[in-house]
Amino acid sequence: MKRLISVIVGLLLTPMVMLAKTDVSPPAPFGPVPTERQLRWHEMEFYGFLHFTVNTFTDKEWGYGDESESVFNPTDFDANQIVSVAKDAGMKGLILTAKHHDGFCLWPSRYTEHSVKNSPWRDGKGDVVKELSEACRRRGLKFGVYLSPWDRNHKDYARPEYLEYYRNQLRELLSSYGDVFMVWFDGANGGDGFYGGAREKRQIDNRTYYDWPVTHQLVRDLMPHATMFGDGGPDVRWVGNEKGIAGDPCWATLNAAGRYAGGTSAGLNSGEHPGTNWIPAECDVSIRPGWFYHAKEDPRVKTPEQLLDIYYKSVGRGACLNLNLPPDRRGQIHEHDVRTLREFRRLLDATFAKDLARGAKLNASNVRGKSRQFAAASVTDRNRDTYWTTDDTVTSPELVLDLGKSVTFNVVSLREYLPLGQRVEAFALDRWQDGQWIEFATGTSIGNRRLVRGEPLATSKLRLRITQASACPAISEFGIFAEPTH
Ligand code: FUL
Ligand code: CA
Repeated sequence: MKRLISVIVGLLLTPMVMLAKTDVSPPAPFGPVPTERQLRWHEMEFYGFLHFTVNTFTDKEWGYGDESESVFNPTDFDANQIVSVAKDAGMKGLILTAKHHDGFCLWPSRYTEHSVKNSPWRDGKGDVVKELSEACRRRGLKFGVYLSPWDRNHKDYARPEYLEYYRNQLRELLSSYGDVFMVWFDGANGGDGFYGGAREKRQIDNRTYYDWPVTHQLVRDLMPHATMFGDGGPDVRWVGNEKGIAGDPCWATLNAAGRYAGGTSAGLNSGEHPGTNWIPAECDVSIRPGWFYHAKEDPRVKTPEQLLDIYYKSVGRGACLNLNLPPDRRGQIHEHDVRTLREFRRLLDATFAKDLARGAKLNASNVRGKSRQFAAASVTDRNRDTYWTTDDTVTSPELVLDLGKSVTFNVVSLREYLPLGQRVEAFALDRWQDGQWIEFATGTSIGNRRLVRGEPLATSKLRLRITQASACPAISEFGIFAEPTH
């Protein structure tokens, strides 16, 4: 009986002992950390831009603001086609230019006559914002809006009255079309315009004129989950170029003081570490030379290889990629763009469908409190919420991935556990060859994702060395992949 009791007590104690082992507190966050809405945004990684307005029909990039509403007349607008193309390309959302610099509104705004309601399209009954937001919802894509602060049509632009107009429009967009994941604030301003017939140059002070804090608060009130894009944030920053290429390093953090849309672009490409705020980069780039559709650019659609290069230099450097697909005069994505996107997606799928690190044996030089919760195996479980981390004093640990057999790969994917901030400053990767470790890559920032892309290598063991970190690292993913050779 005594024996039985001690066995029972022992059995009861075993889980408690194991529990004690996993009951190790996580590391304290380092520096600025992302908000919940930024975390959701990071997970998207790849979404699209849709530049569509009177420019599509006048063959311009920047409409002057004097375009007649009658020019907007897509012959076969098809929101489902547009959204399907984006979905098939792997995009997680679409951001529409509800109003570009020319001031023409793609929805029947109550506050202006300069909109689809006075166009011949659908006899003035059409609403591009409605059709696209609904098509996005049907296909499981998030929907976002671009509302140009610069308005070359409006008579009051550059005066305080215009701000009321701008905010009224924002209010319309954020209360009539369901959930919006991002509001995109453009910093561009070229000065001259139609301005209700004045046809003059109007200068504004980008720093003060728009009174951004009030507009930002409006968005927070109406759409608390939405992120706001602007040159310097507040939630997502511009990457400083329109080529889709993030800096290396590309920190998710920035010194926010003194930044505003249209302000300095210093520091935007690489971010600032440790920085005062979490303001990660978005890489915006068009699939064609221009942002709007021009038939003469049909032969100049980026190739799948060019798009892949952009992907590795944006998503692969911890940013999100916002790839512009301009609808044509029918109101659809042109066949050339569709073709290149299909091949781009095929190549990405063929690469990332199979994580060659799955099932590998993992061994770390240090595991926080020897806890199972923070064990090395967390990096191959395909769960970004679990991570390997070390004791506070250990900032240059290593992790060995034993594949058990020779494996050929050319891409390594790393992720940090973002809720604890950006901690890794430098890392190196080694492969095992002829009885020794040989370094094959080094890198700096990791953040949401770091894709290391190189020539194919064959090895049975890989080693990740964190060579510099501002606090004990927290790595949530270590994957290895092979790009298809054809
Ligand atoms: C720029 C604008 O001037 C372009 O027309 C385009 O909308 C691009 C995304 O942002 O600042
Ligand atoms: Ca994990």
